[in-house]
Amino acid sequence: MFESVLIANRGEIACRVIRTARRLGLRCIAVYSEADSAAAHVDLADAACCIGPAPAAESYLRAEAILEAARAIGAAAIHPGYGFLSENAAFAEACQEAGIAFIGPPPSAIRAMGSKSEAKALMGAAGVPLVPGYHGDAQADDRLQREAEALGFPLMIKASAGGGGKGMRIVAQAQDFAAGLDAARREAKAAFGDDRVLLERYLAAPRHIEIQIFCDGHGNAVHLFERDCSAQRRHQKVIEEAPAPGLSAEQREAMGAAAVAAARAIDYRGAGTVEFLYDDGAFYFMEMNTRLQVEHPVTEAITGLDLVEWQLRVAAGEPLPLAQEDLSISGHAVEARLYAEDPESGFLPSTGRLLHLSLPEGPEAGAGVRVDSGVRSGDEISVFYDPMIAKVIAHGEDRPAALRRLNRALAETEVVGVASNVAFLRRTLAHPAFAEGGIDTAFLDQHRDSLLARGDAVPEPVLAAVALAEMRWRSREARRAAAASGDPYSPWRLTNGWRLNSETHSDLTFIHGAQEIQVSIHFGPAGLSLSLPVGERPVRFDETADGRLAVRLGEETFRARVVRDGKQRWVVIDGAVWGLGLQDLLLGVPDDAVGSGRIVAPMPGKVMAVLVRQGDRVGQGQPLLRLEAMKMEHTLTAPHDGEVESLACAVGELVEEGSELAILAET
Ligand code: MV4
Repeated sequence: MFESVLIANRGEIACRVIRTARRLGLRCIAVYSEADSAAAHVDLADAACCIGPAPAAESYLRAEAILEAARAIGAAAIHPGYGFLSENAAFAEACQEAGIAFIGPPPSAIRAMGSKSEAKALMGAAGVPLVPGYHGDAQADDRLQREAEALGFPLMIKASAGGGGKGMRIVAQAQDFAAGLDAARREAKAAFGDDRVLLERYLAAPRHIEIQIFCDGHGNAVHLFERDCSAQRRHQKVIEEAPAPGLSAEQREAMGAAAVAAARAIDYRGAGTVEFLYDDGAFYFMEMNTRLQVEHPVTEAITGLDLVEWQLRVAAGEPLPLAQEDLSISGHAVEARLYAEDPESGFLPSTGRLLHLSLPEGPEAGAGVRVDSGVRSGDEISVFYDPMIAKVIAHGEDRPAALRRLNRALAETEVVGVASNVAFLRRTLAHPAFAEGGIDTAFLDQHRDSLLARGDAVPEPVLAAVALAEMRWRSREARRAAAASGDPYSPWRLTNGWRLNSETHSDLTFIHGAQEIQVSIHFGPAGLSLSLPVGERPVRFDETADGRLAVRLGEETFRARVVRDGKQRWVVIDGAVWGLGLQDLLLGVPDDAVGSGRIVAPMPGKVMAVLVRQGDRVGQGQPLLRLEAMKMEHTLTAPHDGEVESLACAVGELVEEGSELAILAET
């Protein structure tokens, strides 16, 4: 085994690799960008080396800087994680040339799968099932048109060089083919600098099922069963599970054998994943990922193996620890990707500081729950990297048990400071079609509205929690003031709970969106009660050891976390977060009071288009500006009817999060 390993990555995968390498006795070397000097993966490592500024192109993607760090510190091997340089054949080659083991496949295997059409040709020759279609070299318009007509419609045009959904076009009928071809070529040229395409029969609602494979340098190759990753949106996986619901033992064996044949055909070594489109019992090769994948923990859960350990052993020249007949599936595992993103505004990544983060770790999260994360409370979610906060993985004896555990774990998850998809994940898990199992890749888009559905009304428990928390803070502050005053007759000494002097009730006003919500707390001889918009409720509460409120409101009991940030209050109940502004005569009106008409950048980005002019009258919902941030375009719309009073940005300008872009006057 190696003596040391450098991890050419960051975040949860860097932390995850370090844990296994450490357990095997390796010295772990981290690299980090200037933005990550205090990151978890740096703390966890034995040594760390700064490799450049925050943008990945100037740090985590700089092969030369990483190799230099490895040479300087004397690393025997480099683990690339996923993303960044993990599927970069030139980097794998450069490692080998430097005498450092690249923990991944040979460069030739990476290259073989880099081109879609070449991969298809290789796979076809190896007997791996392909979607019927044309992936030849001839690219003349009339030739492609003839191939298309022979294949039939609807069909799909894909970039030969592509992957991950770029340069794909669906063509419904023969007369639309020429236009679709033009568009696909343009996209392919822009994305890959190569406008060659291939044609495939279009599968309307396939499932995404992939097989984990592993090969060593001694001629052994096995598969570690499948993962179902059909719960995706925009080619971003959201929930993954293993095994795939409803897959028969025969289908599993056939897909596993095809995946092993695919790996053997390219002299594979290490961990890889063969992705299939699965449609109505048939499966077709889609692409092969020549790296460890984000969702590998579900495979680890059902096989009881550590895939990073296998990677290290194989890279060190050892044979695979187990043969195919030694491998079996135990129970069911489901992984949810927790992202810093706002499902309610188009799943836009959400940047900022994590004011509070509680992940369902440790014994109270329950048995069978694993969390892989690379961030901590107080860390910044920046525009520079993937906005994934954590992966929450649950394992149970069967699928319902795993789903129950995952759902409970997510209900214990608290993310404050950035928006997150916790509530969206829980609604997805609870959806009858998802609970049933076997959803297809169209599921999340089809059910987007019901999965987003969240009423405008602030639930009573949220109002109760925020009011009770306020009462506690004020009473603590009052006690502190009393202690500090040193005056035994100070009126602050008379505080009893939050009650000052002889007041019998206290009124609070909270702001949520366009609503002003009044909550009164009454101190009666029988205890506390709350006046909420819907009526009066008796209430009791206690504080838990981890600083949450355990509340009994009427007949309902719940636990809530309330986080304070200036005039803003954040309430987390069962993973869902509610933001409320506190309106207080002493504290003033919240900054973000509604109706101010300020259009602010929701995140740092570049102004791509200004769609209105000063003085324009606009209607609610009308697009005003387009921002590009984190490679995604975001349209800012008018929050209400009005007139554009001023514009404070121009096309091409880089804007900070929260900077004012325009003011919309009410008319
Ligand atoms: C397809 C397809 C339907 N028919 N090919 C999307 C990513 C790219 N690697 C292949 N993809 C697809 N190829 C044919 N012939 C549908 C998809 C597809 C998809 C596949 C897997 C997971 C999610 C997806 C979402 C949309 C489309």
